[in-house]
Amino acid sequence: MLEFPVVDRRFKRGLSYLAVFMVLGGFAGASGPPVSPYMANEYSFAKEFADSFLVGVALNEEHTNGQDNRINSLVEKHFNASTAENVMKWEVMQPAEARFDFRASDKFVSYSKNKGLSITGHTLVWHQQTPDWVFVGPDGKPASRQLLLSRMELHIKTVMGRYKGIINSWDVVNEALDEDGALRDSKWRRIIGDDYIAKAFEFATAADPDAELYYNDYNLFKRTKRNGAVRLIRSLLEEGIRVKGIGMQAHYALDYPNDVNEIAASIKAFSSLGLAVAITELDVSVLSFPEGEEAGADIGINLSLSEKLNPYSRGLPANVRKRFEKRYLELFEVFIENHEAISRVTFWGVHDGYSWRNNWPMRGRTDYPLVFDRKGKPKPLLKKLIWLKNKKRR
Ligand code: 9MR
Repeated sequence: MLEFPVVDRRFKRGLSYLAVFMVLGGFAGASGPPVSPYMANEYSFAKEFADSFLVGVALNEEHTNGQDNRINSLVEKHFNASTAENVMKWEVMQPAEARFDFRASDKFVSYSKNKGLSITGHTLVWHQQTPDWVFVGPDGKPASRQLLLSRMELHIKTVMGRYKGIINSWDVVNEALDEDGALRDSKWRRIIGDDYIAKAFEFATAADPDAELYYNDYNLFKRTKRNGAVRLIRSLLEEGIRVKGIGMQAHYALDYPNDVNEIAASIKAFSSLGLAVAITELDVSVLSFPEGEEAGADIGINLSLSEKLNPYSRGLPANVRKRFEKRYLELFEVFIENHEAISRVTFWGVHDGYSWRNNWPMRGRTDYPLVFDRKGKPKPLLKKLIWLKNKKRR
């Protein structure tokens, strides 16, 4: 009799284990067994999605120096693709004319290669992070078309050439479109002309004929920008220029875009041109966007901190976490449904602590846009995304 309460407790505990097992079993049951990934920590996000698309992560020097073991194992375990978040931008690769600096990019590439990741070089031609000298001639006046073209060619040839056969894909041209779908009035365009994009792709093709070449931009879910991208890429393809795909940056928020069907419409529009679509820079901000600013990813916006717009510095309330999860699930529903068109989904940062969203559009906020928390631990969302994929791709 004395034993009974103990047995009873164990029995009850047994029952609750059984209940948990049944709930999780049911949760995972949509895809049938095995349920083990849900019971243990031994699952890989990228492996779970291997039948759908690559799962990538943007890396910085602080990761690829290999000194943080937690980051190393997180990257190794959950991702199978990488993008250079910053170290391959022009200002880093060629800070002064013909003086190339491969220190950081070499580290990024060898780190990624050692981990067996599919590597994306980001980015060759952009209006940002490109030093002024690039656009100036020897007389101090704007460079001539010919000079700028030759600088572009040398840059692409040298950077791509170094990693030929190792870097799988390149964001050749980044953010060439305005919100209305017209070509952005950048120095590249002003000096060279509208064909600067075609030229960049031609130089890239010559530098590594086997690399997959992408055009990459933000806000491509917007109808006007989507149409602009379609016009742009269609004209390149008609000229016989080799373009593998379009990179849709995905700097989203809880209610941005309003309707995820707009994203699906863009994926379909691009894919019907015969292009691959990569979701290249995924994050979902939980913070509100300052009024009057254009959402997207224009790094020209740089507001100073307003504490009123930084409400979660001590943690994320449960109701916001729920909205965050719902948003990611909606997005992944679109990605999974369109998996045949999608080559890769890349998160823009390893974990919340490293996200650029903490500093954009406003410096010094605490955001929670990624699927790993500040300690590098997977959020419960990760398993829900896997569950969704298994349910939809049974
Ligand atoms: O995340 C990047 C941030 O750390 C840099 O300060 C910034 C400027 O180089 O670039 C950010 O990445 C951008 C990417 O290169 C292109 N699309 C928009 C991204 C967010 O601004």
